Amino acid sequence: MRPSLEQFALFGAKPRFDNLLHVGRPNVPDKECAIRRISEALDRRWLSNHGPLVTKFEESAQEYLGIKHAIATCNATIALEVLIECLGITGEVIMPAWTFVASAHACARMKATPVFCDVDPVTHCLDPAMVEQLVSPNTGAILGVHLWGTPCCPEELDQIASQNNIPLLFDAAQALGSTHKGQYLGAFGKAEVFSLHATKALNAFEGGIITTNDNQLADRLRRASNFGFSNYDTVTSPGTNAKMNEASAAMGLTSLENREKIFKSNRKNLEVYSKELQTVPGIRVIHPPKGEQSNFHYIILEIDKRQCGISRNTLVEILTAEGVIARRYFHPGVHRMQPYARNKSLHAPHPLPQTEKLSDSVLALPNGLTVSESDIEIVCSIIKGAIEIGSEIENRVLANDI
Ligand code: T4K
Repeated sequence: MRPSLEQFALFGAKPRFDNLLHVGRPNVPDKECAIRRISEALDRRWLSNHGPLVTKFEESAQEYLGIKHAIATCNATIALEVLIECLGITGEVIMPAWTFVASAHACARMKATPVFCDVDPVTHCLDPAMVEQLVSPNTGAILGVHLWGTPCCPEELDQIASQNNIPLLFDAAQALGSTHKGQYLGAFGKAEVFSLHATKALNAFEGGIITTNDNQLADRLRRASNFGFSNYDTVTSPGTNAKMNEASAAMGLTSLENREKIFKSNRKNLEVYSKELQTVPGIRVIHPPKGEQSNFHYIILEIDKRQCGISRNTLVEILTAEGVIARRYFHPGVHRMQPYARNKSLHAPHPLPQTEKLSDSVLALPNGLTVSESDIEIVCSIIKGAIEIGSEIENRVLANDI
């Protein structure tokens, strides 16, 4: 039966969820284990400065990713800053505007200049052909972002970087567990940076990892993350405090050990979302590349208003009223955020049509261990119902009659 406006919480009905269903609800796969580890750290009286849990976490990450060096940090943003400093990057850094703002802020705070490049409409990652057009004598580096965990053309970008003798680095904040041609991300470019923020597939409350196969760079990164100390009394380079603490390592280690459980649950959820939404006109569900591994964490829809009859923004209002905290990641695009929009000719010298389109049409839906199959069916039924009477809803919203 065709739904009516009155069935939606936005127009007065009871919300479908009593408890808010959040994008980014943290995964806590083994609470007892995490608490036991934290308790042991408290008993040891060793809480930070490269304690045994951080050491074990780094070794586990190295082994899992098949990489020589995994350097644990307090978060991914500071990790990116440390990496930019250690690579001596100056001048312009070519990067997407279609990313979380931290990618650009890390460069800007290190006095490099973010220069935004458009993305591929299918992968949502940097378009190498456009990167090539933006390279100039002022280019200091290329920063690829593996958005939604999708590999950002490692070989193509590496070729452009090598030809122009500039470093390539990756913001892999969302990509822990993704592979490219069977190789875990973490081994591409000069180095890569993962996030273990609470909202990520694997979390350490807050945390990050810098990965590299370069021994000398790893040595510089370790020192720079610890005030530049090379031993107790000797400071050999500038540095900051980017260290991971033991409580974060306890959580990070526990997350890492439970990765299969988390990724499997995410994958199943993505399959349920896809099954429910695959025949809905105007909705595209983003999938990781076929044949590769992924953390399957981000449930990303592209909403085509011309086909759906309802805009992404109205859909967000509908879902929010029902208790579903869906997010407009990454509206309005970093190039439209004040620190960068103020100087458009510097930061966005070329138009970014794909970025503009995606920032108006993308919606992130809840995923993770706390989201059940029946939650997903309800979320999808709200979306399908809203689309069925899309123009009616838009007319009421336009008339401000809510
Ligand atoms: N590069 C990229 C590509 C990234 O995506 C990120 C982080 C970074 C770099 C930087 O990494 P870190 O320096 O953070 O390690 C959230 C996260 O804070 C951010 O880490 C993440 N990207 C981004 C995609 O999402 P917000 O501004 O959306 O956070 P917030 O507070 O609105 O939370 C998101 C949702 O999660 C809400 O619905 C509430 C829910 N939530 C959140 C927390 C923290 C919970 O239910 N429980 C919680 O504990 O940025």
